[in-house]
Amino acid sequence: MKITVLGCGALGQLWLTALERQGHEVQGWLRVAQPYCSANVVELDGSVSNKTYIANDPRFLNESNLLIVTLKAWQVAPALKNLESLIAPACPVLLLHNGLGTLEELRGLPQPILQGVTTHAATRDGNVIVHVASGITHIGPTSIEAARLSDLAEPLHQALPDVAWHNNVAAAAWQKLAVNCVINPLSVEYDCRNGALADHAAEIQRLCAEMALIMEREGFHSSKENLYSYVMQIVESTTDNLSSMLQDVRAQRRTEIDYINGYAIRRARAQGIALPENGRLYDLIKRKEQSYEHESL
Ligand code: KPL
Repeated sequence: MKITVLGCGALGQLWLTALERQGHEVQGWLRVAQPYCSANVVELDGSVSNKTYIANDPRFLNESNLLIVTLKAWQVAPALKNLESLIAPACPVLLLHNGLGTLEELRGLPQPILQGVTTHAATRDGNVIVHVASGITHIGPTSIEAARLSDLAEPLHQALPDVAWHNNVAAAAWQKLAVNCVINPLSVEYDCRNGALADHAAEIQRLCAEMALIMEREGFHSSKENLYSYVMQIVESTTDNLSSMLQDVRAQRRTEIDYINGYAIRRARAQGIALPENGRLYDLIKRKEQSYEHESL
Protein backbone atom coordinates (compact mmCIF):
# COMPACT_ATOMS: atom_id res chain seq x y z
CA MET A 1 0.00 0.00 0.00
CA LYS A 2 0.94 3.63 -0.37
CA ILE A 3 0.53 5.35 2.99
CA THR A 4 1.07 8.92 4.19
CA VAL A 5 1.56 9.54 7.90
CA LEU A 6 0.52 13.05 8.89
CA GLY A 7 2.45 14.13 11.97
CA CYS A 8 5.89 12.69 12.66
CA GLY A 9 5.98 12.71 16.47
CA ALA A 10 6.39 9.58 18.58
CA LEU A 11 3.37 7.67 17.26
CA GLY A 12 3.91 8.83 13.67
CA GLN A 13 7.48 7.57 13.69
CA LEU A 14 6.38 4.21 15.11
CA TRP A 15 3.89 3.76 12.28
CA LEU A 16 6.29 4.93 9.55
CA THR A 17 8.92 2.46 10.72
CA ALA A 18 6.50 -0.43 11.19
CA LEU A 19 4.72 0.04 7.84
CA GLU A 20 7.91 0.40 5.83
CA ARG A 21 9.27 -2.78 7.42
CA GLN A 22 6.22 -4.60 6.05
CA GLY A 23 7.02 -3.41 2.52
CA HIS A 24 4.55 -0.54 2.28
CA GLU A 25 5.55 2.64 0.48
CA VAL A 26 5.42 5.39 3.08
CA GLN A 27 5.95 9.10 3.39
CA GLY A 28 5.73 11.49 6.32
CA TRP A 29 3.88 14.79 6.25
CA LEU A 30 5.12 17.60 8.45
CA ARG A 31 3.17 20.73 9.29
CA VAL A 32 6.16 22.82 8.31
CA ALA A 33 6.92 21.34 4.88
CA GLN A 34 10.23 19.47 4.52
CA PRO A 35 11.42 17.16 1.71
CA TYR A 36 12.42 14.42 4.20
CA CYS A 37 11.62 13.30 7.69
CA SER A 38 13.50 10.88 9.86
CA ALA A 39 12.30 8.19 12.20
CA ASN A 40 14.65 7.11 14.92
CA VAL A 41 12.97 4.36 16.92
CA VAL A 42 14.14 2.04 19.69
CA GLU A 43 11.94 -1.01 19.33
CA LEU A 44 10.44 -3.07 22.16
CA ASP A 45 13.28 -5.63 21.83
CA GLY A 46 15.92 -2.86 22.11
CA SER A 47 16.87 -2.87 18.39
CA VAL A 48 17.25 0.54 16.76
CA SER A 49 15.77 1.67 13.45
CA ASN A 50 17.02 4.96 12.07
CA LYS A 51 15.63 5.82 8.62
CA THR A 52 14.85 8.80 6.46
CA TYR A 53 11.59 8.96 4.51
CA ILE A 54 10.33 11.32 1.87
CA ALA A 55 7.95 13.93 3.18
CA ASN A 56 5.34 16.43 1.99
CA ASP A 57 5.17 15.12 -1.59
CA PRO A 58 1.70 16.20 -2.83
CA ARG A 59 1.67 13.61 -5.61
CA PHE A 60 2.45 10.80 -3.17
CA LEU A 61 -0.32 12.12 -0.91
CA ASN A 62 -2.77 12.14 -3.80
CA GLU A 63 -1.89 8.54 -4.71
CA SER A 64 -2.03 7.30 -1.10
CA ASN A 65 -4.43 4.45 -0.23
CA LEU A 66 -4.44 5.48 3.41
CA LEU A 67 -3.70 8.61 5.43
CA ILE A 68 -2.82 8.04 9.08
CA VAL A 69 -3.17 11.18 11.21
CA THR A 70 -1.06 11.23 14.38
CA LEU A 71 -1.31 14.95 15.13
CA LYS A 72 -2.50 16.41 18.43
CA ALA A 73 -6.31 16.66 18.52
CA TRP A 74 -6.38 20.45 18.13
CA GLN A 75 -4.15 20.28 15.03
CA VAL A 76 -6.27 17.71 13.17
CA ALA A 77 -9.14 19.73 11.66
CA PRO A 78 -7.06 22.71 10.46
CA ALA A 79 -4.44 20.37 8.94
CA LEU A 80 -6.97 18.14 7.14
CA LYS A 81 -9.00 21.06 5.85
CA ASN A 82 -5.82 22.50 4.40
CA LEU A 83 -4.93 19.23 2.66
CA GLU A 84 -8.46 18.19 1.67
CA SER A 85 -8.06 18.99 -2.03
CA LEU A 86 -4.77 17.04 -2.24
CA ILE A 87 -6.23 13.83 -0.79
CA ALA A 88 -8.17 11.49 -3.11
CA PRO A 89 -11.86 11.51 -2.09
CA ALA A 90 -11.84 7.71 -1.57
CA CYS A 91 -8.66 7.69 0.56
CA PRO A 92 -9.47 6.52 4.11
CA VAL A 93 -8.29 8.86 6.87
CA LEU A 94 -7.40 7.11 10.13
CA LEU A 95 -7.43 9.45 13.15
CA LEU A 96 -5.16 8.44 16.03
CA HIS A 97 -5.22 11.04 18.77
CA ASN A 98 -6.21 11.44 22.40
CA GLY A 99 -9.65 12.82 23.14
CA LEU A 100 -12.82 13.28 21.11
CA GLY A 101 -14.44 16.13 19.23
CA THR A 102 -12.49 16.23 15.96
CA LEU A 103 -15.22 14.31 14.10
CA GLU A 104 -17.61 17.20 14.74
CA GLU A 105 -14.99 19.60 13.37
CA LEU A 106 -14.43 17.45 10.27
CA ARG A 107 -18.08 17.20 9.24
CA GLY A 108 -18.26 17.63 5.46
CA LEU A 109 -14.79 16.18 4.75
CA PRO A 110 -15.31 14.01 1.65
CA GLN A 111 -12.88 11.25 2.65
CA PRO A 112 -14.15 8.31 4.79
CA ILE A 113 -12.90 8.68 8.35
CA LEU A 114 -11.80 5.88 10.64
CA GLN A 115 -11.39 6.50 14.33
CA GLY A 116 -8.54 4.84 16.17
CA VAL A 117 -7.66 4.44 19.83
CA THR A 118 -4.27 3.07 20.75
CA THR A 119 -2.70 1.81 23.94
CA HIS A 120 0.82 1.62 22.46
CA ALA A 121 3.14 3.81 24.49
CA ALA A 122 6.07 5.66 22.94
CA THR A 123 8.10 8.48 24.44
CA ARG A 124 10.73 10.83 23.14
CA ASP A 125 14.19 10.65 24.63
CA GLY A 126 16.12 13.48 22.98
CA ASN A 127 16.03 12.70 19.26
CA VAL A 128 15.03 9.11 19.79
CA ILE A 129 11.53 7.61 20.05
CA VAL A 130 11.37 4.73 22.51
CA HIS A 131 8.54 2.23 22.01
CA VAL A 132 8.01 1.54 25.71
CA ALA A 133 4.93 -0.66 25.73
CA SER A 134 3.14 -2.75 23.18
CA GLY A 135 -0.61 -2.28 22.99
CA ILE A 136 -3.78 -2.59 20.96
CA THR A 137 -5.02 -0.16 18.35
CA HIS A 138 -8.80 -0.32 18.06
CA ILE A 139 -10.05 1.07 14.77
CA GLY A 140 -13.50 1.47 13.33
CA PRO A 141 -15.75 3.43 10.99
CA THR A 142 -17.42 6.77 11.64
CA SER A 143 -19.81 6.53 8.66
CA ILE A 144 -21.57 3.96 6.47
CA GLU A 145 -18.97 4.41 3.69
CA ALA A 146 -16.14 3.81 6.18
CA ALA A 147 -17.81 0.61 7.42
CA ARG A 148 -16.66 -1.08 4.21
CA LEU A 149 -13.01 -0.57 5.15
CA SER A 150 -12.57 -3.40 7.65
CA ASP A 151 -9.94 -5.06 5.37
CA LEU A 152 -7.53 -2.32 6.42
CA ALA A 153 -7.19 -3.86 9.87
CA GLU A 154 -5.13 -6.80 8.58
CA PRO A 155 -2.18 -4.92 6.96
CA LEU A 156 -2.11 -2.54 9.91
CA HIS A 157 -2.08 -5.50 12.31
CA GLN A 158 0.79 -7.11 10.37
CA ALA A 159 2.79 -3.88 10.74
CA LEU A 160 2.14 -2.86 14.36
CA PRO A 161 0.14 -5.52 16.25
CA ASP A 162 -2.42 -5.66 17.72
CA VAL A 163 -4.98 -3.94 15.55
CA ALA A 164 -8.64 -4.79 16.12
CA TRP A 165 -11.59 -3.70 13.99
CA HIS A 166 -14.76 -2.62 15.85
CA ASN A 167 -17.99 -1.66 14.17
CA ASN A 168 -18.73 0.40 17.28
CA VAL A 169 -15.34 1.98 17.92
CA ALA A 170 -16.97 4.87 19.83
CA ALA A 171 -17.29 2.62 22.89
CA ALA A 172 -13.52 2.06 22.95
CA ALA A 173 -12.97 5.77 22.31
CA TRP A 174 -15.12 6.76 25.32
CA GLN A 175 -13.32 4.25 27.53
CA LYS A 176 -9.97 5.79 26.52
CA LEU A 177 -11.46 9.27 26.99
CA ALA A 178 -12.34 8.33 30.57
CA VAL A 179 -8.74 7.23 31.22
CA ASN A 180 -7.39 10.48 29.78
CA CYS A 181 -9.93 12.61 31.72
CA VAL A 182 -8.56 11.10 34.94
CA ILE A 183 -4.84 10.52 34.45
CA ASN A 184 -3.85 13.47 32.26
CA PRO A 185 -5.08 16.45 34.32
CA LEU A 186 -4.35 14.78 37.68
CA SER A 187 -0.75 14.16 36.63
CA VAL A 188 -0.51 17.91 35.96
CA GLU A 189 -2.21 18.83 39.24
CA TYR A 190 0.30 16.71 41.20
CA ASP A 191 3.15 17.20 38.72
CA CYS A 192 3.90 13.48 38.88
CA ARG A 193 4.41 10.33 36.82
CA ASN A 194 1.29 8.24 36.23
CA GLY A 195 2.18 5.66 38.90
CA ALA A 196 2.12 8.24 41.72
CA LEU A 197 -1.59 8.83 41.07
CA ALA A 198 -2.30 5.59 42.98
CA ASP A 199 -2.04 7.81 46.09
CA HIS A 200 -5.08 9.86 44.99
CA ALA A 201 -7.74 7.17 44.96
CA ALA A 202 -10.59 9.38 46.26
CA GLU A 203 -10.15 11.93 43.48
CA ILE A 204 -9.92 9.16 40.88
CA GLN A 205 -13.13 7.62 42.22
CA ARG A 206 -14.99 10.94 41.94
CA LEU A 207 -13.82 11.39 38.34
CA CYS A 208 -14.75 7.80 37.42
CA ALA A 209 -18.24 8.32 38.84
CA GLU A 210 -18.65 11.43 36.66
CA MET A 211 -17.36 9.63 33.58
CA ALA A 212 -19.65 6.63 34.16
CA LEU A 213 -22.59 9.05 34.38
CA ILE A 214 -21.89 10.87 31.11
CA MET A 215 -20.99 7.63 29.31
CA GLU A 216 -24.30 6.10 30.36
CA ARG A 217 -26.15 9.18 29.03
CA GLU A 218 -24.25 8.94 25.75
CA GLY A 219 -25.26 5.29 25.39
CA PHE A 220 -21.99 3.62 26.45
CA HIS A 221 -22.73 1.65 29.56
CA SER A 222 -19.97 1.46 32.13
CA SER A 223 -20.03 1.41 35.92
CA LYS A 224 -17.90 3.68 38.12
CA GLU A 225 -16.35 0.55 39.67
CA ASN A 226 -15.34 -0.89 36.28
CA LEU A 227 -13.92 2.45 35.15
CA TYR A 228 -12.01 2.81 38.42
CA SER A 229 -10.40 -0.61 38.11
CA TYR A 230 -9.56 0.04 34.42
CA VAL A 231 -7.99 3.44 35.21
CA MET A 232 -5.96 1.90 38.07
CA GLN A 233 -4.75 -0.81 35.68
CA ILE A 234 -3.48 1.90 33.29
CA VAL A 235 -1.94 3.87 36.18
CA GLU A 236 0.02 0.71 37.03
CA SER A 237 0.92 -0.32 33.46
CA THR A 238 2.15 3.20 32.63
CA THR A 239 3.67 3.82 36.06
CA ASP A 240 6.87 5.49 34.77
CA ASN A 241 5.11 7.56 32.07
CA LEU A 242 4.86 11.29 32.09
CA SER A 243 1.37 11.77 30.67
CA SER A 244 1.16 13.59 27.34
CA MET A 245 -0.59 16.50 29.11
CA LEU A 246 2.14 16.86 31.70
CA GLN A 247 4.75 16.79 28.92
CA ASP A 248 2.82 19.53 27.09
CA VAL A 249 2.51 21.70 30.21
CA ARG A 250 6.20 21.28 31.09
CA ALA A 251 7.14 22.28 27.53
CA GLN A 252 4.61 25.16 27.69
CA ARG A 253 2.69 23.79 24.70
CA ARG A 254 -1.04 23.85 24.09
CA THR A 255 -2.61 20.76 25.69
CA GLU A 256 -5.46 18.55 24.43
CA ILE A 257 -7.70 19.55 27.39
CA ASP A 258 -10.48 20.88 25.11
CA TYR A 259 -10.76 17.43 23.51
CA ILE A 260 -10.41 15.49 26.79
CA ASN A 261 -12.19 16.93 29.88
CA GLY A 262 -13.50 19.78 27.73
CA TYR A 263 -15.29 17.29 25.44
CA ALA A 264 -16.81 15.37 28.39
CA ILE A 265 -18.04 18.68 29.88
CA ARG A 266 -19.58 19.79 26.55
CA ARG A 267 -21.42 16.48 26.16
CA ALA A 268 -22.60 16.67 29.80
CA ARG A 269 -23.92 20.17 29.24
CA ALA A 270 -25.82 18.94 26.19
CA GLN A 271 -27.30 16.17 28.38
CA GLY A 272 -28.21 18.60 31.17
CA ILE A 273 -25.80 17.21 33.77
CA ALA A 274 -22.83 18.69 35.60
CA LEU A 275 -19.34 17.20 35.98
CA PRO A 276 -17.86 19.39 38.74
CA GLU A 277 -14.59 17.51 39.21
CA ASN A 278 -13.93 17.53 35.45
CA GLY A 279 -14.78 21.25 35.48
CA ARG A 280 -12.30 21.98 38.27
CA LEU A 281 -9.49 20.18 36.43
CA TYR A 282 -10.43 21.79 33.11
CA ASP A 283 -10.11 25.25 34.73
CA LEU A 284 -6.81 24.29 36.34
CA ILE A 285 -5.26 23.25 33.01
CA LYS A 286 -6.66 26.29 31.21
CA ARG A 287 -5.09 28.57 33.84
CA LYS A 288 -1.73 26.84 33.31
CA GLU A 289 -1.96 27.30 29.55
CA GLN A 290 -2.90 30.96 29.95
CA SER A 291 0.00 31.58 32.34
CA TYR A 292 2.56 30.56 29.75
CA GLU A 293 0.68 32.07 26.81
CA HIS A 294 0.95 35.38 28.67
CA GLU A 295 4.62 34.86 29.48
CA SER A 296 5.39 34.45 25.79
CA LEU A 297 3.61 37.67 24.76
O1 KPL B 1 -2.77 8.33 26.88
C1 KPL B 1 -2.09 8.65 27.83
C2 KPL B 1 -1.44 9.98 27.78
O2 KPL B 1 -0.45 10.22 28.46
O3 KPL B 1 -1.94 10.80 27.00
C3 KPL B 1 -2.02 7.76 29.05
C4 KPL B 1 -2.85 6.51 28.82
C5 KPL B 1 -2.54 8.50 30.24
C6 KPL B 1 -0.64 7.24 29.30
O4 KPL B 1 0.25 8.20 29.76
